[in-house]
Amino acid sequence: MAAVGDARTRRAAVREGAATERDANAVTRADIIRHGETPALVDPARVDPARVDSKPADSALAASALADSARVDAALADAAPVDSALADPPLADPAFRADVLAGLSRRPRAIPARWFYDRRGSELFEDITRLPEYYLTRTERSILSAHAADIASLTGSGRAVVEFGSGSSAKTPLVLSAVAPSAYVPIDISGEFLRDSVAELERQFPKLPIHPIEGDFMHRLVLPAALANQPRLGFFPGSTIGNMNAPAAVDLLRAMWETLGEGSKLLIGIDRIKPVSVLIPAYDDAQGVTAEFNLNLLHRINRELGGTIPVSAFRHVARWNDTEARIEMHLEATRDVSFSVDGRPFAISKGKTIHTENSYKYGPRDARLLLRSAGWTPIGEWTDREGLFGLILAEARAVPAAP
Ligand code: AVJ
Repeated sequence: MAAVGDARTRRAAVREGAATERDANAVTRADIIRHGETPALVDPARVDPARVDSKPADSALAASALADSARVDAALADAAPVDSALADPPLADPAFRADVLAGLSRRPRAIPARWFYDRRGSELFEDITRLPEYYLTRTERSILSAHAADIASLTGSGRAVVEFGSGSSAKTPLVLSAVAPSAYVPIDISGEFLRDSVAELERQFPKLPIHPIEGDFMHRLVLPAALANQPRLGFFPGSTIGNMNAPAAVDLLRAMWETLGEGSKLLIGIDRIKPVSVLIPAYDDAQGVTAEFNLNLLHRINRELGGTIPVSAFRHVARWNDTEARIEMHLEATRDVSFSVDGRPFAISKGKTIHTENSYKYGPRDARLLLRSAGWTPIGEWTDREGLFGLILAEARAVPAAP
């Protein structure tokens, strides 16, 4: 998963973008379509951000976040060059501020997981994917490579592959080499990640047309006109769907159905329910990388929102909630603390937590029901020897009336 809306990352990207235009080697042949440039590109009403788990109900602000950052980017691009990084404090994303202030004010305290992914958070997540305890990434990759031929025979060749939240696109080459696609459309909220991964994929697949879209896949998108008559294959790996509660997951899968259209297929990775003895270490590793990932959110608040949070007074907690079938991550106060964020005072007593992430797990039947609930009919399913992780291929069918 890629960085989401980090102001400094965006600003760096603006500066790098200016440099890149002068460097012919660094220019990709694909132009990135930016969400917001095409008026018809997005229907923000389609998915209600308030229904994403732990999301405070301040959805109007959240919905305007991308528009705001686009304006910020435009303003920065127009501004005189700024050379001194020291004279250049991080620019706070208004949606981040709103989510943090609302999240610390409500009970239980909760801040949406999307704010983990500033530059440091994205790096830490990459480190997590390489941890011995974090089986998800490695298992999904091994399922993909072991069953590539089988997957390809069910998807059929010549489809446009649309990847939702492409991020660093680490698993993409496996799919692209298997299904002989007609085009590739990576969608990601971070233009910086898109540029890097598109440049790399262009080297590996020189003949493949690539149409990157910088935007939020939580909303319905209009695909590039070049794809008009091509059959589509959606790709949504990594169990990213696990961050959403059931209503939000169904909304998202429906938005994908609408984006891709009837007759399309979707290859989706969904992590499975398994013994707590395997789940907990995956989210509380021996090296403490996941703890650092979680605690980085507090550092980010201090850096970008003028926070005074004593980070060392918090500890990382990972719990299995069996009723909800989810891993929860929290930050627990180890003593009574008080601090301010953006000039507003907060206090948290010892033992209380800030809920920072949910990672839902699905049994094989649960996962298929989730897909069917959004109009996706499962037509193929693959797993590893231990049944840790599920990769499901589903088809967008018009849902028939009940018999
Ligand atoms: C990116 C949402 C799939 O839930 O496993 C990893 C995020 N958080 N370790 C997951 C995460 C802590 C990850 N997803």
